[in-house]
Amino acid sequence: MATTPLAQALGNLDEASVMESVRTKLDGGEAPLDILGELQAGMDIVGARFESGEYFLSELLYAADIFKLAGAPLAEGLKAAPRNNLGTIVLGTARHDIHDFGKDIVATIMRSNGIEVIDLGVDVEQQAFVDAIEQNSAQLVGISCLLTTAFDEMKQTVESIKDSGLRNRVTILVGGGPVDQACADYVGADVYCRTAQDGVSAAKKALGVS
Ligand code: B12
Repeated sequence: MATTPLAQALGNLDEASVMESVRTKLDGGEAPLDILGELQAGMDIVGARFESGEYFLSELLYAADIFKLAGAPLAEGLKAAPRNNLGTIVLGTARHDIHDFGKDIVATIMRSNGIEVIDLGVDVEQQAFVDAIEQNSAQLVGISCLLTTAFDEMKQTVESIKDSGLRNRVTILVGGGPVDQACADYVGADVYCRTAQDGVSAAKKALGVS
């Protein structure tokens, strides 16, 4: 997504401007999902500045606080009236990874599209995915991963699902900042999702609904 003034304000850790901009956009009728996209782009700026050494962990933590505050008023708008249960997804953040903003957004948007979400949280053990698929007869698995160092953990999760004989029963979706198609291929997932909305489209396709 192109850099917008809102994304830039978050990138600059300008909390007051971020909050004012979100309020103005919501009052003006902008879609919460679009506003969320701008906030995600702002977090990408923060991430790039952290990577280049311009920002430190304290700035990363402050950005996370601003994102949480700014995202709160969007939550209601992201929750559409729940529909019939179309299917079930087991969702979690890869082992050794504690980033959960993206995963939580995926959970909210899946639920509002009629997909039941079994949220395993963060830093999820491989076996926990396997057990949850079995216990809930899930057709979908979603793994969120923000750390390149956790790519092998995702790969291991897919391997564990294979070893348990459940691989053919589930469609595996992966997403998160550094994840791309090459990563999805590497870990053996079925679909790479750049956004939560891509995840909903992929989930519906896998479940055979439109
Ligand atoms: C906020 C943040 C944090 C917060 C996390 C708060 C939280 N509760 O989540 C804190 C400060 C705790 C943190 C800690 C660390 N972080 Co950090 N963090 C970020 C940052 C700036 C933003 C992430 C974010 O929330 N984005 C907004 C959300 C909405 O976007 P998203 O997660 O991508 O999700 C969207 C899509 O990707 C998609 N999606 C995501 N997952 C899934 C899954 C499925 C199934 C689907 C369908 C879709 C989907 O849907 C979402 C909505 O569209 C990123 C930079 C970045 N560009 O991502 C660095 C970043 C991920 N962090 C990084 C690092 C290094 C760390 C630390 C190791 C720092 C340290 N020295 O301690 C620790 C790691 C701790 C751990 N073990 O996990 C690096 C990772 C680098 C790498 N190559 O691996 C990044 C990329 C920054 C950078 N460029 O250097 N971090």
